[in-house]
Amino acid sequence: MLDALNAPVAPRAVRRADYRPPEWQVPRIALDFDLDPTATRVRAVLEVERTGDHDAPLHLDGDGLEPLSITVDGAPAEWTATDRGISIALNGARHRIETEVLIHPERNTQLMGLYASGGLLCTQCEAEGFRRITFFPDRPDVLSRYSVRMTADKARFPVLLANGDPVGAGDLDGGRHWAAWDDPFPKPCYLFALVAGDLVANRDTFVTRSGREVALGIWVRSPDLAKTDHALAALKTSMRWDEDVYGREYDLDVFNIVAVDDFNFGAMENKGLNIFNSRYILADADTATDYDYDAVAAVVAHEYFHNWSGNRVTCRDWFQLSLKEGFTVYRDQSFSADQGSAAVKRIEDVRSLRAAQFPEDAGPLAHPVRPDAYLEISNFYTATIYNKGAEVIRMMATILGPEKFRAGSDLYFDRHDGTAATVEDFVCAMEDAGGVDLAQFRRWYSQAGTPRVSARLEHEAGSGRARLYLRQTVPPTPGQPTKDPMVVPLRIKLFGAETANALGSEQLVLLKDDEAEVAFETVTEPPVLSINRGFSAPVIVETDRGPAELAFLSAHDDDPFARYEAMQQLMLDTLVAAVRHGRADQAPVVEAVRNTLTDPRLDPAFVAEAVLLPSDSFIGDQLAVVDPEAIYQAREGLRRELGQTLVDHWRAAYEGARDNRFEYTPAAKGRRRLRTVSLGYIAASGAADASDLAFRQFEEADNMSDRQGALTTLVNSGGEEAREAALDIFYHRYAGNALVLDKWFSTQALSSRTDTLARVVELSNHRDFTLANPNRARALVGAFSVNQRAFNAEDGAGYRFVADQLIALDKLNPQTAAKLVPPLGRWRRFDEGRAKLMRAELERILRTPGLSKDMLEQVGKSLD
Ligand code: 0A1
Ligand code: ZN
Repeated sequence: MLDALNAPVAPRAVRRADYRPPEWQVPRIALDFDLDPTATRVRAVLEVERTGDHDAPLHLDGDGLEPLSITVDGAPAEWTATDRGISIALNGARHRIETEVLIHPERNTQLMGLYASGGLLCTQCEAEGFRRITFFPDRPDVLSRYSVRMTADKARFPVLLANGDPVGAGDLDGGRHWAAWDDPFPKPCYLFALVAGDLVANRDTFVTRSGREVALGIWVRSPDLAKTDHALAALKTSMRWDEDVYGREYDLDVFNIVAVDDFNFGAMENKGLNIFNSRYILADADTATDYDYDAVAAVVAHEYFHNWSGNRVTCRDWFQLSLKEGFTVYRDQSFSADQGSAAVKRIEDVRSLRAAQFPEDAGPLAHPVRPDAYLEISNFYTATIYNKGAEVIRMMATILGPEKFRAGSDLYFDRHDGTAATVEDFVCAMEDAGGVDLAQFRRWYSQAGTPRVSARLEHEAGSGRARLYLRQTVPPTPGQPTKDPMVVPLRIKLFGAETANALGSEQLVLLKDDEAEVAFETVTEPPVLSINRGFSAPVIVETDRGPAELAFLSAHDDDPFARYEAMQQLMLDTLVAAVRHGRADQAPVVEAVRNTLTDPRLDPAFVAEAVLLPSDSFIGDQLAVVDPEAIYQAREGLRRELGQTLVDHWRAAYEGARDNRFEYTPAAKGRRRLRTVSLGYIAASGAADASDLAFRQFEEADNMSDRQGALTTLVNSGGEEAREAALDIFYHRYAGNALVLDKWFSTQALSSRTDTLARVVELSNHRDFTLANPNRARALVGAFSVNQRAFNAEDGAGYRFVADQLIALDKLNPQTAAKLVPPLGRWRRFDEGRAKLMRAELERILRTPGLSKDMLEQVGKSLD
């Protein structure tokens, strides 16, 4: 064991501008694992090739490895330790490097590299975990063909899986056995994976459009087998969809997915062997909500789609991360939209963009979709890279139209198959196939910050002309004080205020300059503006449309997203006025909600989304200084008013949406959603029977959506007895089911009650609470820190609690800890008292000895 390899180093920024192609390639690697949870021996044989005319040594990354031997062409190597691994001076153009190292999966609490989870051994290598398994040039532009051999105790680890296709297996002495896998596709090391464990599979086959049969397996521990049908069905649907919509066919003979309980993110697209956080695989009616079912299908699709957008064409360097993530999120969003209500899916996607990405873009951690520098790449798996990245792809699809966009995608895959590509390559393919110039459009990749577009419509009754005045500004963000104008694709339509008819057809306006004007002719009645329909651009639109116009659009716009948006804006304007002035005219919202609720033509799933008030945080985002208590009171006031005035409608909707038996169909999902939303409003009305109604729903539910919906209502507004009884029943019913207990923790952490902080502190000492499991840490600490009212308690106790947890979590799992920093970094948005308390906690974290690079970057930037 060499201390030099583990010496702490001062973190240094990696810059996009410093990219240089690799000096050495590794066309082949053979790995041999002697697997054991306490000490695993890893032998690696690398065929290395010098690229070009240079005499640079071979650099191999390594992190926490105990080297046992290192040879070059069979002779002991002369190597030196560097701050990131080892360096070997080599004379020739080709060499064979053999290394043998020892690693300790059970001690690996970071969950990067090879680690133990619930009796399994599994790997996570993206972004830089492979260097924690063996010495290797750990960068995505080094593509290799992998052969993997594993030996392990047969009783403990009867199943041995790796990337590619299985090529051999057999028994050994001493109760051990071996298996070998070969992956014929060259891949970067971040896509390497292996799993060893006592697993069973839900198996099926898929015949690709060219007639090849693929063996599919979803591997879980045997008690979970019954919960894998939904994921398996989603996998087959995704495989067909990618053939039909993108012309992409699967390329290996097997496709395996393994579910593990301890996982830092959602899932991982390792070639032919996806590894999933079990929350995105396991689903049955009793334990998973509709939201969970949808998320399982979306994540299964996402990881599967990566086989082309990420694996066959990978990223040249980590600055290009959105090349694979933005495109793949766009693909999974389109897939989900095709499986049910496209309008509701768009509403959900925009809601999560606004909840996660807009605040990120407006805060100290704002960064472009293609960042310029990072300290720790794990911190860049963000809503900006993923969700804004997907919006950027969507805008290109809007500008090109579906046929040209598909041609651009085909060209991109053709040109770059088997290589490591850049964002620039993608945009070039779109330009070449679409015959468009995207020079200015590229600013979406380089400039951070959410653009603001203001729109003012003027109508001249006499001439029948109307003019739309548009203006854009892009706010300054860290490191980018000034910005150039973006290309903003705005889908626009006018409606007649008198007849409610469309005045002409929809136009796609490309706003390119700071200001622009759009002229309309033959506008024969006062027009109402529908703008950014379908959320065609990820911008904040400001208009002077008043309550009457917004209510009109919420009833008459023919784009469902725009109807939803008009209702949201009306609610938001009313709530912001109530926060500012202590009161507001609630009648327009009440009438608009009444119209939506009683319109028999509308899909219940849409109605349920449209009648929901904007969240506390989204209301806060509209204000210069967030006053959590005033926001909460304003929102509760409007909820009560809606509940009371429309109580009969809520009751009718509640009864009308009752089903006899659970079914997972878009229509049944919509009814369940409307039912629980209605229950919430009945409770908000203060109706005497609300608690009983909720308790009955809780007890009679034959599915988790109804049960958790009722529990949430009881936890937020039920009487003490009913609330505690429901929590207790829920806990005992699901004892031992980690994913459902996560819901038990998060429902309480998200509660709007005044004693939430005290309850959360108590829960942090509960015997089922552990920071070692990322899902559990997020369920309590993560959920609490987005509970605007409780987290921002005036005395700073919420901040202190979260900071304490993050300091403890950083010691175990820096990646997961660093992901939970952003709520503390929002101090600029609050009054001086809160800002000071938040800063003090950030400073306390920063002073913690041994703080990780992950935390150093997130906390340091949050204080700047
Ligand atoms: N590429 C994965 C996300 C992912 C990233 C890092 C991880 O390391 C802990 C795990 C997963 C995806 O987009 O699904
Ligand atoms: Zn992804």
